[in-house]
Amino acid sequence: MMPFKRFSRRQFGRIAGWSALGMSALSSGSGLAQSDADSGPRNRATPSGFPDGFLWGTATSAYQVEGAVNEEGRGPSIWDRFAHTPGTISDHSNGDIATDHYHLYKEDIQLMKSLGTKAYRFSIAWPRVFPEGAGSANPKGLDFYNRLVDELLANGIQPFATLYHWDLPQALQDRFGGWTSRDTSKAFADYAAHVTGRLSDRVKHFFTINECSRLVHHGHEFGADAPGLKLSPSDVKQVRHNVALGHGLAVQAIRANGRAGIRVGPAENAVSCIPAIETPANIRAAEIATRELNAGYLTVMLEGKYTEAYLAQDAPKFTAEDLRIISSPIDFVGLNVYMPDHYVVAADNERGFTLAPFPKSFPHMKATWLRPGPETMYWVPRHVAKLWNVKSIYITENGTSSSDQPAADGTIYDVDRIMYLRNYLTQLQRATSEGVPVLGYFLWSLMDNFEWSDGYEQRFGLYHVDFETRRRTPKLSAAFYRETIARNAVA
Ligand code: GBH
Repeated sequence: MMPFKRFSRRQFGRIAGWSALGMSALSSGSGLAQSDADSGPRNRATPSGFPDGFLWGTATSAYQVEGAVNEEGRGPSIWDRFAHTPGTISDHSNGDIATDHYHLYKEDIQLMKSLGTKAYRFSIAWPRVFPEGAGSANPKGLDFYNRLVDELLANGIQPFATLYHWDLPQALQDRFGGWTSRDTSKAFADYAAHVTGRLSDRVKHFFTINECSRLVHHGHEFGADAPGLKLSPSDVKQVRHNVALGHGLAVQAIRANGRAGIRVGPAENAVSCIPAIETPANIRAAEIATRELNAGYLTVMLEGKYTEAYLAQDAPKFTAEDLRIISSPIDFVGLNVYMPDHYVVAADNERGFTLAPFPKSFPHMKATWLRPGPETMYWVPRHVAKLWNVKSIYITENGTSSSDQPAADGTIYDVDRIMYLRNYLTQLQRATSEGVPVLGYFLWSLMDNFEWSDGYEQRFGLYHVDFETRRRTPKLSAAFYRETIARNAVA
């Protein structure tokens, strides 16, 4: 870390602009990015180009970056409680301060600007807005998001707000058992109504819930995320139903309370099913698998029914009205894309597919769960568009952690992250060039942050954060992303 010490916070801007760290030759200082981006029609003839107007952004979430957990009336969330419970977080850390984005958001917006991003996906902390989860609102909580949104817009960056990225008010966990009760689904809708009523004059895109799948399984089945429960299979399915219901009720509340033209959808980490070999039979099998393995999330949201196979075991309790609410029309699907969950081979069995087991030799990135499979970025949006006739898709997250060691000259040459991003973006370009309707891409993450049960041990940022000083420093991948955005093509 030593070499970073010579940069003071005042020098942020210069560092962000790559006038330091010797990065100028790699980005805007040299001719290539600017001449490509600034003169004439962009990349029409370039095979690696993205559609005109493709929206480039970065993503974060409240508990992972904000800190300031006790400020201006914020109530505790299940993540405060969980992270402060011994034995839950690998490095015994928590999000009390995190990156201190709550105070440094203006500087962070300058980082976004220097990348050339035109959109930012952040999440709103429910316990800032309703410290008790429901009842009386805390206006100071929402004021932070008013300031953030105004500053984003003043810098030409479109705000995309996620309403729930796992930080449930602890009061709702205590009172109703959190997502084990549909009272929480209803409280979520009330909160969504409140927020959209106040932000939708400026925020035009809202995501309901980030990754139902992870909050259900990690939070309620494996006990690895807040609230740390290990429920029975049928209770887990009930939680999943309540979460889906919360999504649907929130869609309705957002429409009822937001300004005209507001757009809403989920941000889901779909179970990704990749044809092991791209034959018509395997592609069909991967589509069937996608529909089955996402039965409790995207399938029910987009079809208004559970599949037969899903209901055959441990079925949740629900009404026909629930299904109608869950499948309330949405404007887009947000997809968090990280890795292949399954390689699929067509099979002459009841399901019509076999999920290939992963060989021990399959590679992984720094996080052992993160298997690189760039074609995931092609197949997931393609399956979603085809299966459910979805016309608008955003990639709401994609990225990787890296060991991120500074070299002798002080630069973090995170070429593994660049390798990962280049390959995934190449597959995204394959999708858009074939007409898969992906409108934008949010890279996870703008900066290193609190990586849930991995604490600060997994760094996903384009900007390195020194968690002692909160200083942000661009990694080489930041220059890669900036170059890609400037060209509107994979750099
Ligand atoms: C996203 O989830 C989250 O939305 C985001 O908050 C997070 O920071 C980011 O990814 C990076 O992780 O059971 O230990 O083998 C990504 C999808 C799916 C990744 C579940 C971790 C299991 C890890 N996640 N997966 S483990």
